[in-house]
Amino acid sequence: MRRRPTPVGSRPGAADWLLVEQVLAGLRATPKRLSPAYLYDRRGSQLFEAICELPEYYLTRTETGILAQFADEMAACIGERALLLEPGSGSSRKTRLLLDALPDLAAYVPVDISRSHLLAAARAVQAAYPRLEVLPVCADFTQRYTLPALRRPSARVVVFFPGSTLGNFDAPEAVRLLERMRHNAGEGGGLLVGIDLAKDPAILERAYNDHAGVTAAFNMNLLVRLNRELAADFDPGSFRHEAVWVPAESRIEMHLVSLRAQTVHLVDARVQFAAGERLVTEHCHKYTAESFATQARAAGWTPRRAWTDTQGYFSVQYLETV
Ligand code: AVI
Repeated sequence: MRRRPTPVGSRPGAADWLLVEQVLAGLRATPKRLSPAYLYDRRGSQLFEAICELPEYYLTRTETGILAQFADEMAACIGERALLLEPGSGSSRKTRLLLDALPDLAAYVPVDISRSHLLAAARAVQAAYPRLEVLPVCADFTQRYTLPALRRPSARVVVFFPGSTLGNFDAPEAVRLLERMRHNAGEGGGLLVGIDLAKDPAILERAYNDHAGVTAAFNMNLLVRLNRELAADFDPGSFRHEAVWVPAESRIEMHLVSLRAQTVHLVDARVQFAAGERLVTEHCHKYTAESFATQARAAGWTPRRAWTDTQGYFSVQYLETV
């Protein structure tokens, strides 16, 4: 009998949290900085979906092309009766390219903090792959979570982490996250991860400063969210979006730049912005094969295979724990 996907570890409204202390600490830091996780409320997630369709935002299109072209080779690396674990699974759209090539998968375990998003995606995957065991886990994938029990045992665990999400973590946190994935994968486990590659800065800056202003709206929505959820009084009209390439760090940084000197109130605190002062809202690291391999090795992973597009814009990497 087909089971209805029910999330493990679910916490209603888990996606709606905002930690006042963390936000205030970030706004009092120099430079001011907030976690990119805060960009993804309901509206932010919709705007991110729209970003993925933009002509300038080559990442999604390129990675999808790589997955479509090389799914069979990736499936051969994953092997038979694997458990496919996807942290931050979102809509699970790209996963289907792998699922199509993995008819013998033991189970698919999507992990996402947004319960409604997770459940809708898990139901859709279950409907499309009725014989597959789909076991959604509602959790923050940067924190510890346990894997659910399977109906039939798996031969190994392979983590699927597409989308260049790893690039949104600074090096120490990225290594910690890769270590967590290694822990979840266990001995003999694998990792299939999508990373964006360093390239002409003009192409990178265009991808994050799109013509239609969708990325600007995505960035600005953070202020709207702080107003709504933390009773702040940001005036979004007094800030502008900017995304800049920082070569020394090999990353794009998204900023909100204060257009004037201003005071913002948040809960019972006051935060001053000087004219031109920046609030850093996201880091998007761009790798070389070598810089990624160094990070992965530091977390106990050994790179085994890599696939890229003809322009060398993006790479999907396969790694093992031994
Ligand atoms: C989710 N993440 C991989 C995106 C990126 O490209 O770093 C987030 C994003 N920010 C602005 N545009 C897209």
